[in-house]
Amino acid sequence: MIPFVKYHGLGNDFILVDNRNQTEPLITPEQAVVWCDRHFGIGADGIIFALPGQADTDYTMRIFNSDGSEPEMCGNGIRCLARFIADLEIQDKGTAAPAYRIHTLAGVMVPKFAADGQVRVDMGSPWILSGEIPTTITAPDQQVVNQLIEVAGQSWQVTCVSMGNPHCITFVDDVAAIPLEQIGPKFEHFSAFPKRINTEFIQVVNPNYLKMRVWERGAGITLACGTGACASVVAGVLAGKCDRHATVELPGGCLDIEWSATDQRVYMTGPAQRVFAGAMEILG
Ligand code: ZDP
Repeated sequence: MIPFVKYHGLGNDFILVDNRNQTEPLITPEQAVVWCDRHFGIGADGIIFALPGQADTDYTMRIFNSDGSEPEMCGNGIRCLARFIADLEIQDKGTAAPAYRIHTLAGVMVPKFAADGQVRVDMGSPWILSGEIPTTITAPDQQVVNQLIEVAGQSWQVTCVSMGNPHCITFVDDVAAIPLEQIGPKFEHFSAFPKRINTEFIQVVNPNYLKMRVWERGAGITLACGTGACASVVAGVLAGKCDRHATVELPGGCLDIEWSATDQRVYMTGPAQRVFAGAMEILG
């Protein structure tokens, strides 16, 4: 049996595993698929491992999506990881650090606990060139801002941004009217996205308030996506649709996102909630 704790950030839910004694995840991607299954397993959008730090970091985060694929980064997940690590440190020695340096496949991220109990994360700088995202919509050294693409027999004006993981953002008049279940998979597997894509539809209520719905690579429709909210504000600035500091309303609640004009890094603030703990058979 392997112990786990379940957390969520705005309903984007994760299984957290204490992997501090080993440098490789305790379960395989195939087992992750079963653990994440909502009928045959625990149920989650992904599984996150707290591994030992590397280089100058305190811990390493690795994540498997519910389909077993491994993304580079996870915004709601890193807030949950920070809370999980703090809970473990309190169990071990009675106190926890106020902030952590976390190694991820997308670079070093720094979550900090805010006074109101929310977690504020320095998400680093976005990547905005086609070759870095990656997409083949424009030349590798060009941005992808308000570009027309044909997906699912329709034409969409998209802006693409990477927060370590790839995102394609479309600004629409009414997010509720988007048939996400049909269109999401078509974007995810569109030929211009060699590493597949997370897809966000954004309604600009005003330059400081966006409504978002998301189809995630490897996880489908989720109630929230932290990297997606960050990428959407960056895309909104590039496309001239919003300010650098905005609230992003997702089906699961709101995130505060700022693309700093001073250091060009993206700061995400939101909740992370512990739900329950258990122990899981090794299945799958
Ligand atoms: O890039 C991907 O494959 C995403 N599915 C990773 C998960 C992103 C997440 N929802 C977030 O909040 O950034 C955890």
